[in-house]
Amino acid sequence: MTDQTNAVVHTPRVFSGIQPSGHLTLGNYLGAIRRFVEMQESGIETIYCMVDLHAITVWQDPDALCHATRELAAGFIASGLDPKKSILFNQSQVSAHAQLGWVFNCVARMGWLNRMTQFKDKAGKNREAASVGLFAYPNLMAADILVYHATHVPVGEDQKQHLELTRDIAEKFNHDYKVDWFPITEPVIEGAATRVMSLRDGTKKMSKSDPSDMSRINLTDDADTIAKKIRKAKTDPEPLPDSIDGLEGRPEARNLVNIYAGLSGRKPEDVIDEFAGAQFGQFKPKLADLAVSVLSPINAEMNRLMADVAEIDRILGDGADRAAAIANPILERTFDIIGMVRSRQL
Ligand code: AQP
Repeated sequence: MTDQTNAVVHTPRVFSGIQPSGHLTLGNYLGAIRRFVEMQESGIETIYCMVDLHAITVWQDPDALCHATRELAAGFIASGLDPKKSILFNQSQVSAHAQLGWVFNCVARMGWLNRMTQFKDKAGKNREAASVGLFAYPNLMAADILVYHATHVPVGEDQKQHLELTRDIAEKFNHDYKVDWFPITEPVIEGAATRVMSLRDGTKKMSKSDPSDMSRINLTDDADTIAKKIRKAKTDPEPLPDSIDGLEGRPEARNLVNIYAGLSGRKPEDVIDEFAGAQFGQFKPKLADLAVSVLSPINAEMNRLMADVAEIDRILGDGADRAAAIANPILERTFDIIGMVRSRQL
């Protein structure tokens, strides 16, 4: 759609994705999925993707990848995403993502990607052995977003740098080809616990692929496991402070307070007001009860959905058809702008 000045008018559209690279964590839930559900209810068109092409940037066992993709879909639906209201699908079923990703490999600069902290974290010391895909991952993420002309992207705080790169890519493409084609997307990052940290190390983010299962709460964990992980979560010997400033230099304490705030929908300041002076021996059981009360119904619904994988596959196929109907015309127009000969429809 264009306005009277012939500039493209971008209607609000939300896109976000999660990798099927293991079990969903509390970090994914508080940092991403809960926000996905809020956006779905806001009346804006919402598109949510299981980004399996991103998952294979590090090795994935094929059977485990298949299972994790379906489990992720079950986790989305169990958390409140409605396949009738939102478009839910897995990335590899819509080829426009990979095609636009290649175009963006040619737009983004090496120097931009060299600055991405997630690559440094994930590749670790042995950068030479990391896959090219892991390095180029942010370009594919930019394509995921821009192939829908998405204007809003709900993500955890850890993804902010990738979204800035998405904006840089959109701006450079628009500038190089002298068009007003790709929108400049806004990250939607707000609220407590947008970055949930590891239960074993309050300076590291809670992650699906952390080798220690005790570092995270999975949405597949039962009530006893959740309680055990919180009981054993690393803390310090001090009681909780009476003001938020007292959490300075206490990453593990801050993390548990933030998680409590995120799960209860309150501000960390209010949690501190309630628990000022409490020992962790008092606070942790309350946190465990809260976590179980929020996560157990989701866990039960996931188990119910996973009993019928054919239905999950049907939902993903239907979502992919609807996603491709939006993405393919945008990709076709992009190819026209670049100067690709097109004598058949995608
Ligand atoms: N610890 C976290 N706190 C807040 N938000 C988080 N997210 C992930 N971990 C946290 C948010 O979840 C969305 C999907 O992330 P992803 O799974 O696609 O990739 P990731 O960020 O790399 O997550 P993981 O768990 O660390 O996966 P692995 O271990 O496979 O790399 C994003 O919106 C992210 O912000």
